[in-house]
Amino acid sequence: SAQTRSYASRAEKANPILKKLFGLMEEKKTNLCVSVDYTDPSKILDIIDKVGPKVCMVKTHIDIISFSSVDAIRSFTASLTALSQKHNFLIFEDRKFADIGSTVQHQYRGGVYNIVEWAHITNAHSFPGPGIVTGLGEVMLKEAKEPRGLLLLAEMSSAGNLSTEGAYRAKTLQMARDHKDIVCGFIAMGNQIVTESGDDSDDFIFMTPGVNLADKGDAHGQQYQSPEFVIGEKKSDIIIVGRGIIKAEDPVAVAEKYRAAGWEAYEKRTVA
Ligand code: 5IU
Repeated sequence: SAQTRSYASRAEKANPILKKLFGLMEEKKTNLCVSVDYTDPSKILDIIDKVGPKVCMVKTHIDIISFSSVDAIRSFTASLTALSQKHNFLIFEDRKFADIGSTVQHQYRGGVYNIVEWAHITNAHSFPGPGIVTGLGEVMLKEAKEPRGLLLLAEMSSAGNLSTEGAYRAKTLQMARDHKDIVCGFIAMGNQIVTESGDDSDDFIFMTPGVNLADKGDAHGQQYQSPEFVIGEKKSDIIIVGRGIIKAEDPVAVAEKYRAAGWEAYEKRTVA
């Protein structure tokens, strides 16, 4: 199977957010993103401080966390930002925006979460059409104080998902190609979504959820693959691991296992 260029060489001509991400991945030797799906804010910050050195990114679902007040939200996002600086990782709010452009602008900057202020990366469904990209992009490019990136959901890991139907993937890809200043990559099972119709896959980052070394799935259709398959075979760039790490007895030791497996698969597939 084909080799791919190194993260470092892709960083050279990348936009600001990918440059930062590829750079810190090489520096820390990690393509692991941990998905910290706890509901207790102090438990989240505690585990992030411990696994921070092992990861390139921390993925949140801000709306599952039990906050006692709006001030508690502010203090959580401030602490999360401090941890991202201490351990040099990016914050990815897995918001999966899915409305018309005008509405997602409010959801992205407003409400109680003010996502654009603290999340380096967020994601959106392509279902509403290109207006969701330009809507989020306007907030990103005009209001954020630091570089931001948007991932489009090209494929999902859950059984029976509709992303394989008809032209969905091709149209999602077209939206990304038309807006490379906003869309920095994809949630997908690998890089095929781009390589099957062009040679610009280096311009995007590919992130894959549904990674677990011990389990095959869960009771609600989650489907798991190994780091070696996702990075080595499918040529994704980042593995996203939730319960495999956060439910482990020793999350730091297990995070190191995923980091090592993901990095080894990356080194094997990469041209010198
Ligand atoms: N997630 C998926 N599959 C997807 C997308 C997101 O699992 O297609 I898009 C999220 C859901 C959860 C995390 O927050 O990634 C995976 O967690 P586990 O590793 O615990 O299954």
